[in-house]
Amino acid sequence: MTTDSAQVKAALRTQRIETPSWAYGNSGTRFKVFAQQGVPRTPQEKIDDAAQVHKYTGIAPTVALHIPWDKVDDYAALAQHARDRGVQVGAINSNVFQDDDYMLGSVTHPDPKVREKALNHLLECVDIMDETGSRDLKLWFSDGTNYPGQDDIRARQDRLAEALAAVYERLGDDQRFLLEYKLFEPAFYTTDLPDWGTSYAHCLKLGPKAQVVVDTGHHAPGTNIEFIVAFLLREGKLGGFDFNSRFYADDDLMVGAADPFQLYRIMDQVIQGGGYTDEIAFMLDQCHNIEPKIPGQIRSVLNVQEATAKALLIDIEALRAAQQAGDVLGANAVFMDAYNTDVRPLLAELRAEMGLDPDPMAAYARSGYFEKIRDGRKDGQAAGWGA
Ligand code: RM4
Ligand code: MN
Repeated sequence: MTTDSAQVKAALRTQRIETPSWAYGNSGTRFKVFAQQGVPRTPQEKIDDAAQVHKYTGIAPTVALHIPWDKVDDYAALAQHARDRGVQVGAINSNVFQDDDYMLGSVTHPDPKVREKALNHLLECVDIMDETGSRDLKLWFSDGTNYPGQDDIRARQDRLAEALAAVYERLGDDQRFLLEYKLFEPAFYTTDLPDWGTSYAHCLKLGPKAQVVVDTGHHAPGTNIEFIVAFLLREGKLGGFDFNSRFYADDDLMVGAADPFQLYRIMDQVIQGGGYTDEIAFMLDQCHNIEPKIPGQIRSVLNVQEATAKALLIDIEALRAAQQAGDVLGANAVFMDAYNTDVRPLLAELRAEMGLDPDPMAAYARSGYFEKIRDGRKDGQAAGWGA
């Protein structure tokens, strides 16, 4: 391997991974939400927990909010609270999937009054971005139908396009929206934004402030996600990631847990495609239903860091030479050689250089923070996603 480890470490120092406020609250499946001890009761406490993840990893300086789960009276004060804890508010996530009015859709609903209500929420999210200084609005719609004939598929695309155009119009010069897609669920027959192509087509029409976000859990099994990443980057249309792992559907498990090799392949395409910059939002979108939440987030950040380190270690010159020569096995060997490298010593070294504990999981466990929140947050209502 010819890549200089100092270069790899320098690149890793610039990495930024955003954690989601909802990962710190209670969550579950449609069958049961298992309450955990020490769970935040307020958006401020979620930010406090996110700050712990940054404290031990050094690369998670922002936290995404979800509205209305993180609704507060004063968003500028919330942003200040974050800065006081050494982190910042990141993307604002809209929520038009948990109101009774949205049973048949939000921005694609047949009733214009419901569409208007949903659009107003999206615009309110941009108002919040103005106050928090957030760059990105993440849009995910649960809209779709369950039965053939239930609604007009094309009319729903028109309604979607209309709402997206109105949001686009409202964005400030330094703001963008990231349009998410998802194969299915909660709608089972049609989903109005089911795949990257649909999201891409809507974004392309609107302009540079509309970008596609790839949630790694939102594809059919076997989908080649790194190809999607490569294509979108090439077109200048990749805005970011919602990282998580899946075995079956939208499992929201810890990124890199189910398929670390896939995460490595994705990070390789990010790096080769020039996407390893702040222009791409690297976010986690996960829920920790059975594992402790803060350690779950730390583990996830470390998993992304590990995959990135391996991807940075690829001997690109040797890879290109093998590719040019048509040396299929040689090229694959170079690719696998980097993947099979144990990067843990290099990462421990990097952390020591950054003034961090080489073992973030152990350092957090030793810190006593969990005992503090377990005892200090006994009263009041634990935050949760309230499905
Ligand atoms: C969706 C999607 C969104 C997230 C919600 C909670 O499936 O992934 O990004 O905000 O879940
Ligand atoms: Mn997502």
